[in-house]
Amino acid sequence: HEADAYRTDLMTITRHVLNEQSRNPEARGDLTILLSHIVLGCKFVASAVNKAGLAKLIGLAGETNVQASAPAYQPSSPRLTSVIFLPCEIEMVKHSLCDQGEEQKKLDVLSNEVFVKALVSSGRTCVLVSEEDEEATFVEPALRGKYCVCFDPLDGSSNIDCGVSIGTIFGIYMIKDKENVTLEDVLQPGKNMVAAGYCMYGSSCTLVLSTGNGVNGFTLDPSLGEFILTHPDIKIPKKGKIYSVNEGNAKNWDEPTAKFVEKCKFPKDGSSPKSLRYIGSMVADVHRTLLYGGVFLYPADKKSPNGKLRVLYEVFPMSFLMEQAGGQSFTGKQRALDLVPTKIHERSPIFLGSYEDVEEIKGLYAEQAK
Ligand code: P6P
Repeated sequence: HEADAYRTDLMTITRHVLNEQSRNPEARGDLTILLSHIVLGCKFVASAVNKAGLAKLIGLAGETNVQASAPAYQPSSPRLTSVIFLPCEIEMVKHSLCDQGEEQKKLDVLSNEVFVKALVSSGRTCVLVSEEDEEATFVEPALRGKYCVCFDPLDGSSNIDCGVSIGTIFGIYMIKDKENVTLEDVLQPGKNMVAAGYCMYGSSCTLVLSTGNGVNGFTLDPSLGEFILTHPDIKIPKKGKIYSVNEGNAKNWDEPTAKFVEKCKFPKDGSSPKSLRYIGSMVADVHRTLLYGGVFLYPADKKSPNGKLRVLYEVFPMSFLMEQAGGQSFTGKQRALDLVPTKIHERSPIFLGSYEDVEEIKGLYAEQAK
């Protein structure tokens, strides 16, 4: 009967957030409304990402996209295209990916527009920081709310053409005085975040979210158009058997990173070596780390002294989730969430994942600091 109850007692993300927020006496429902708009953005992007391959197939892809990747299958004749897809299906795909017949927008530009519109129209935000926009977006006074959202609308988008999972990453802060919001209000340490999450667009669409009371995972049921709770109260294993890093940068690593990776491959205590898993899409690598354990590293190196990943909308949200799931996140110098950014697109090295694995890395950096 348990299974039946589950099937008829669907715990959607909206219901789950409402349940959580109703236990918080100060909650006025603003965060709930904001999150429901983020969820809407994720549903749209999931649909567009899934159609992208189709769009390329029926030749909708803009010149640049097609050239950039291996030439997609081009039907030999328009007649053949119409045989594969009904005219209405071609129109549907065209409509969802192209504005008024324009060339297909690059998916990351489209995703950014969707999230900016969804966040502004929620009436719960006063400033937005997006990986896609050089400057922060200050919301017009009439629509201002008390939250700041920092997000990467489509992280890892260079992987779209080969079908590797990509994702949206977001972090949410409260702003003290929304009427007089300035850039200073955005440059807060990650520990001040009130919520963070990511949505991974892969074989299934999974949204992982924390509002400060643990981490929960939801899977999109396309037939319902709802995210259903599938991974309640995620806890990362204390120690893992996987390390995840771009070994191609090994030549430029500093000593502690080099030593840690060496220990993963040639353990001195007779234990078996760790496995290397590196997808090159942060959301996919972090999601695997969260569920299976292990450690994900994007270290500093001689070429990039601050590493590659961005503090406000990659490092902070993923670090927040890791700590909420019982793991930890370190920059090589300090706890990642204690970092105070000085610029909105600032980068930082990052070592995140299983508590004990990151503890080992902290030990190696402490030795170097002596
Ligand atoms: P590299 C993708 O471009 C990204 O921003 C992250 O999603 C990913 O973790 C990282 O860069 C991969 O970087 O240098 O290993 O290709």
